Amino acid sequence: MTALMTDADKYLMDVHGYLVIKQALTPAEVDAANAAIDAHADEISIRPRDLANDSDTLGGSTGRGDLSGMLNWDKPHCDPFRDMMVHTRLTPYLEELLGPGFRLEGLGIITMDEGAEGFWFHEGGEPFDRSRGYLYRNGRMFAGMTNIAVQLSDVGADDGGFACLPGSHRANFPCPDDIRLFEAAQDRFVQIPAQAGDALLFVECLMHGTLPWRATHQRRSVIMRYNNGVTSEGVMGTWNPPAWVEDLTEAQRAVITQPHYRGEDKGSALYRPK
Ligand SMILES: O=C(O)CCC(=O)C(=O)O
Repeated sequence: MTALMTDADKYLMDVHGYLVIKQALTPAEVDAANAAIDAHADEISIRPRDLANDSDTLGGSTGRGDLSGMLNWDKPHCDPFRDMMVHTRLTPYLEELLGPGFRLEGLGIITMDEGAEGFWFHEGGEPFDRSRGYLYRNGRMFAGMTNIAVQLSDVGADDGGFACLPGSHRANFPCPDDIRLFEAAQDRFVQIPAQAGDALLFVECLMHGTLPWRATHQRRSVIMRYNNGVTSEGVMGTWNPPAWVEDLTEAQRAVITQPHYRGEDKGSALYRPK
């Protein structure tokens, strides 16, 4: 039986805009994902230090690593990621925030080696964005783009990596640039320690970014971006199934279909078929 989002989870998600899901993946699932990445390590593309945005505090000696295309990899290396995108430890949170028919918008891997630069703090609740907004209505949360970052290596308290300003998904005032650049109010941000297998759930409109990576081991985070079933940032009205769609399970296929409306509970019996 899959755990549902508890009242405590809902409270913390609503107040902070993020949640840590402990041990979402088993050690065997983490090992399989890491083995697949090791087999494709030569495809990691190191960015040209374009993320710190000239911040005095976020710079580094090398760029972040990006890896993509995991769903297309040959078996068995695609499997850990195809399983992760509809993992039963994660889908209840997505269903709660995005409703039935939520869809995967994209999946990528972030790597950082010692000295890698950080990422300036982007997004935030102001200005409101149709794709990335956050609302509480009808007694529940309605989120736009919502991310799950599965950690494939440990993140210690001083290592750096993902950080955010809790509650900024509800911001009403624009964020001053020195705060976005992590040059002011640094004590109001949180960096999130995690163990390999933990997953970080956060709404895209939470102001978030990355602190420079200080650990000697490589940071590995699989970031999966979802949206509700109606909104799409990418397909622009056309959708071609990938060549490997027939290899997918029904649940995996459902999460990569074209956007469509599945209906919501409208609260009145008049809407229900007689
Ligand atoms: O380093 C992280 O986990 C945050 C990355 C991020 O915000 C992004 O790629 O948009």
